[in-house]
Amino acid sequence: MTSSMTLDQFDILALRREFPILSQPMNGKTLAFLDSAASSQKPRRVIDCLEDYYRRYNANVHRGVYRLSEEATFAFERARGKVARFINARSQREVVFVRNTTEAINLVARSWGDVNLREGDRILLSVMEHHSNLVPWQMLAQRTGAKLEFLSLDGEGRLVLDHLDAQLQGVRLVALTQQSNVLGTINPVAEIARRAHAAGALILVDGAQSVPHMPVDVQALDIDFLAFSGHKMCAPTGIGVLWGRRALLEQMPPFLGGGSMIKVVSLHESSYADVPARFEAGTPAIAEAIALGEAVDFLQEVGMARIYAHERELLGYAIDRLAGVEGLTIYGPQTTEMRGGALSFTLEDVHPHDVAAALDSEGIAVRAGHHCTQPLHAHLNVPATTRASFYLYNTAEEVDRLVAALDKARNLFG
Ligand code: C6P
Repeated sequence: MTSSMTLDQFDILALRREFPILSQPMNGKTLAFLDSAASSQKPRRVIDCLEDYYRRYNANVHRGVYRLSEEATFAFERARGKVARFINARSQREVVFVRNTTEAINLVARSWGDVNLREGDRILLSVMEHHSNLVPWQMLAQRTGAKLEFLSLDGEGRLVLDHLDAQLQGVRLVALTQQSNVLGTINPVAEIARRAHAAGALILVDGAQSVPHMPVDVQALDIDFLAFSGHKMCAPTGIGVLWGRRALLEQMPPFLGGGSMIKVVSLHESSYADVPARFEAGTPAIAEAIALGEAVDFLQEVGMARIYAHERELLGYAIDRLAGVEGLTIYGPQTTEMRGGALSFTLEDVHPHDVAAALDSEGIAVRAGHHCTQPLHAHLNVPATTRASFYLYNTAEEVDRLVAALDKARNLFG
């Protein structure tokens, strides 16, 4: 494959023009944005959607009986419906708007966890989890006396599932990422969900790195909770989603108290609204939720299967080309099989921050550090890595630039 690779039915140049930021010069070069795992860029129509709300129908939702407020409420709830269809939820009542993946997971840990877990209960996580899918469970374990257990990884950064059924004994909840933000590993969530349910456990899936990049169907996966962030899928910051099975959400107490989440309030007690309002105390991120709906429309028009295929093609090309960079070590699976487009690497003993700074001087944006996965980096026995991550707007030419800039950095620091 060469840098002029053809992307089946995927007019990448036209698609890139939808993202105004990508035509911006960066350090005298064209910006090559290879940090979408941290946060994606936004297409024009999402930016326009935010502006349209503030210019034409800005008003609080679920409160006013005047026309503007009704229009805002309609758009806000329509966005919830779009998100529900995007992940194939049974009902839009299963979609709770939160700020981000982190808040969604904390909501479950606080609300479901505090009520359901007792001393000695077990929660099964994995070594590859982002701090967002680790720290809330540590806090829950401290509050309840529950115990955390961890699935380990093989040499390629895949989950070791040989003893899963034994490990599931006494487990109340499995909390697992669908795609690692460092290794790129895609975990077999449907299979783990099946085995977790057989053992009487629930499963929460951290979809921060999967929902933006591949078709995710909560019914086909047969999971119980899914958490994801708008800002990683072409939508604004400040809006995220907790999806939960309705029967579970209905049994859960509120996480935050205040306006919007109540039925009747007296001075000493309150009754709570039905789901999802019960979990949406206070004025929500209205414009951002509506713009998330717009981002979902955009992603569906491009096609999630095509986005996945495009990233996979790019990933295969990048793995091949990076193999030619002397002294470079890629962490995670070395093939595109069950692997997404987050590529973390080290370059001999050059510090990852120096690598990232050298790439930045070539107009290439990547992330360096522990990527909020300190236990995973301890497991890999490296303090930090440099990470390039791909999305629907990235090209093979950008991979070529990455490879050339890494060669240059190696010569510079070597
Ligand atoms: N990872 C990265 O650069 P928030 O910050 O709540 O939107 O997402 C948290 C989160 C949870 N799980 C996974 C697998 C993630 O990758 C992230 C965010 C970014 O890798 C920012 S640290």
